[in-house]
Amino acid sequence: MPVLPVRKGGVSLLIEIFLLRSGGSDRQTLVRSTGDRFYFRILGSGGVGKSALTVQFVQGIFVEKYDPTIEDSYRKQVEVDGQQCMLEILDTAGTEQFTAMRDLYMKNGQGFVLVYSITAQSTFNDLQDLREQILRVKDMDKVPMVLVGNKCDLEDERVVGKDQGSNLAHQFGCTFLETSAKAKINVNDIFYDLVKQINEISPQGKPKGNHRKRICALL
Ligand SMILES: Nc1nc2c(ncn2[C@@H]2O[C@H](COP(=O)(O)OP(=O)(O)O)[C@@H](O)[C@H]2O)c(=O)[nH]1
Ligand SMILES: [Mg+2]
Repeated sequence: MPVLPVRKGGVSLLIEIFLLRSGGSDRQTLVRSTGDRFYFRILGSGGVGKSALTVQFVQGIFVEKYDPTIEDSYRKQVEVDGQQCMLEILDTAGTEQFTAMRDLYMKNGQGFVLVYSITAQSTFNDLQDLREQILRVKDMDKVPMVLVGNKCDLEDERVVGKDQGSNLAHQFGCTFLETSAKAKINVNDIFYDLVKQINEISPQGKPKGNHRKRICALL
């Protein structure tokens, strides 16, 4: 077990691992939820609005200024299609000191939100590598994922076209949403869609396919 940095996000991750391990012998929890618990990861370049989206979803407020180094996990209970779900959301900041830490939270994540800003082309370009890293770490061909083009309220500053976003999502085989944490556009949909994607894998916890191999260990 790698030594984890004593950050709030790291401690939250340890708690998640404990919950996943105590959630039963079925190690498919890496793919399926542990009961009604879902582990989500918010990823993307700095400044795209990862924290703003997370806080808007969890607390219903828009944070104008947010510390770019804050990495923390949030919890929210929601009802999706009549099912009570506890969402554990890790808002990442790319500040982890060890690659092992990043690998660990990717490995334990069940649903991934890849965020770019429609006002910054480089944040869009960064996502290809990020997705490849997730698939490599999880050793899967496909994972529940939503591609998010945030800051859609800034139409005047748009440099990434909507068609670019939807083409990339098509290539990734995932859902695409343009959102605004500020104007509260499509924010909840990100998380509800991920719950549905995870549930679609299989109600019995047996993935329908797309897996190179079954994952049997957490670490
Ligand atoms: N106009 C606008 N600004 C946003 C939106 N989302 C985030 N921001 C702003 O963009 C900056 C970076 O957001 P933050 O959530 O800290 O980005 P992070 O580094 O990805 O977590 C902050 O000043 C936010 O207020 C949005 O949807 N619209
Ligand atoms: Mg942040």
